[in-house]
Amino acid sequence: MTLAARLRAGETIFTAWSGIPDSITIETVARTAFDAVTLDMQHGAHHEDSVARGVLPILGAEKHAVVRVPVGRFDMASRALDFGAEAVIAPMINSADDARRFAAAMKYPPLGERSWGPTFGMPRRQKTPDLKAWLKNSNTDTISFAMIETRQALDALDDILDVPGIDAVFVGPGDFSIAWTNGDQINTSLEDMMPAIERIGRRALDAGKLTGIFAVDPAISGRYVDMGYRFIALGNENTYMALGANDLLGRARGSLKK
Ligand code: 3PY
Ligand code: MG
Repeated sequence: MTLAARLRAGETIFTAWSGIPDSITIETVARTAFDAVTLDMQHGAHHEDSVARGVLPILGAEKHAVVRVPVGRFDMASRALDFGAEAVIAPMINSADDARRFAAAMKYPPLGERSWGPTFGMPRRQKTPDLKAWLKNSNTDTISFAMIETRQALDALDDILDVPGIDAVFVGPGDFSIAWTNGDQINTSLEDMMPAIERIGRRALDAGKLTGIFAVDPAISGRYVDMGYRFIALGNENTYMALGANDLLGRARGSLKK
């Protein structure tokens, strides 16, 4: 089942977040219990080559491959799909114009202007290459996540949601908290911005779109799900290693005779 179909069916999907541009590390992450792996080119160290190679171990582990592109890199959104990603997260989508340019890169005509060339994606994602099926299904099987993480984006939310080819919102609560406090704080648990985050989720659902968010504190995930969010990102390799290592050591040290 595609990521889009699972989210449209209302499933909650947890994605790992990868910033280390190494296929073996991605393979290790993909083999954990996460449903998906997102390769981060914005703040993570992923680049075109690591994405081209990194999608493969994710698909090999039968997980969904997602890419976050750098700000404004809509060319890379098309390339990520060509490499076999199912979804692309575009940061700082602050206007209907940003959304239109992102959607154009993500969708084949007549919905968008995506150019043909799934040289790697098609053989990776289809058992038997079927060009017709790829062309017919790609626009519905791929997800364009527009990141809502500024005041401008909040003000333009309805216009962004109106853009055909924008399938989903993805909230960045870190940047959103900076915008919310006018540059005063980076604090993803600010209570007074929660109603705005809830409004974004509800509006997206009302517009028939999908919803995603980064849960910096994993314990807030249930609250985000109650607000309507279904695609939830957690941590990165640094946190997975630190938590795992510290847990193992704590258990080992705790077992020593005093
Ligand atoms: C943010 O919190 O601003 C993000 O972009 C999450 O990745
Ligand atoms: Mg951000």
